[in-house]
Amino acid sequence: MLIRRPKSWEMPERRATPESLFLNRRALIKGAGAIAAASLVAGCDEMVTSARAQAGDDPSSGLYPFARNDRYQLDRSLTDEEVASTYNNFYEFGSHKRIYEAAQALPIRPWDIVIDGEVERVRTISFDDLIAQMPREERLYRHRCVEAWSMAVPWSGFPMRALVEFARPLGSAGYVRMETFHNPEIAPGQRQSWYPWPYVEGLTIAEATHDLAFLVTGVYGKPLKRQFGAPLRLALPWKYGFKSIKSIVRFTFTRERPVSFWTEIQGSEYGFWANVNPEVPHPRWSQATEEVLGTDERVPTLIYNGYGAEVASLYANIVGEELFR
Ligand SMILES: Nc1nc2c(c(=O)[nH]1)N[C@H]1C(S)=C(S)[C@@H](COP(=O)(O)O)O[C@H]1N2
Ligand SMILES: [Mo]
Repeated sequence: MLIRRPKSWEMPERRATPESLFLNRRALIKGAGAIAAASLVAGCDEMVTSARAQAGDDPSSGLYPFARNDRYQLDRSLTDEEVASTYNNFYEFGSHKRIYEAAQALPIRPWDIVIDGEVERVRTISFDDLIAQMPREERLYRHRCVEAWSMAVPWSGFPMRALVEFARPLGSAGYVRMETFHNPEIAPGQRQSWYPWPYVEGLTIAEATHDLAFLVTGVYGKPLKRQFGAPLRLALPWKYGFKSIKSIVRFTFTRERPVSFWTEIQGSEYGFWANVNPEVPHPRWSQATEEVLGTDERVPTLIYNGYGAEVASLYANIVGEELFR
């Protein structure tokens, strides 16, 4: 695969951070606590230093690279690693794209993952025990952010279906709810208490067990860097990027549909389904085209981000709901 070099690693900053602009009433009331929380900065420099020192010796690094699964092909070049690693959405570390330095404060070991809710047996497993027993592979996936930029990256990980099988949900489980860590002492964004932390996302069981739903542990042939959502994040290439939750600490199997972080903030703009569709604009901008990170190009956006042949049948029987927002 040829990797096209970007003309410049400097990406235009998004002028607005649209997802952050609209706060509901409950969120504003919660904001009263923000000023008190903003004073929790002590100790941060030390943590950044020790996290950097650990970065080279990730205990899972010996597992990489994972064998590539050739079933997943791209229609475009891979995004340059440096570009993708320095242009991230991770609101826990700030509501802008240059969070990669702040994100180095995230401690990623020990990292325990709780599996609970409608399951045969509630349990906690360490990330390293989990990855050791999952079927590992590399896949080339497109990624389309709701803000109308896109990238194409080689994710390493395992099918989410393997996690669901491992979890052994009961027949009563209709959905899986996922949660990111909550640690305002190291994540400055989480001191902004008007956001409904922790970050939450959800899928139906049918979506979570679909071939394309991929739990990611690495990228570019190495363990995930913290800014990508180490040590465990999701990749759902047919949905807007905000569904692909980072730094997951909990999978809860539920009867009821979970309420996502962005849905709670602004449900009319960020819904549960959030499937990519160029013909359904965001209320404040078009979704017809996307800026390809690392290039000067804008290209047409594809229905289900180009994965319609695989996923459209998941939604064939859903009526009266907005599938594309
Ligand atoms: N916990 C958490 N997960 C998150 C986000 C976030 O702010 N916090 N941002 C989402 C959005 S909007 C996008 S586009 C992708 C960005 O992934 P990347 O930084 O690896 O490109 O992560 C998603 N997952
Ligand atoms: Mo996004």
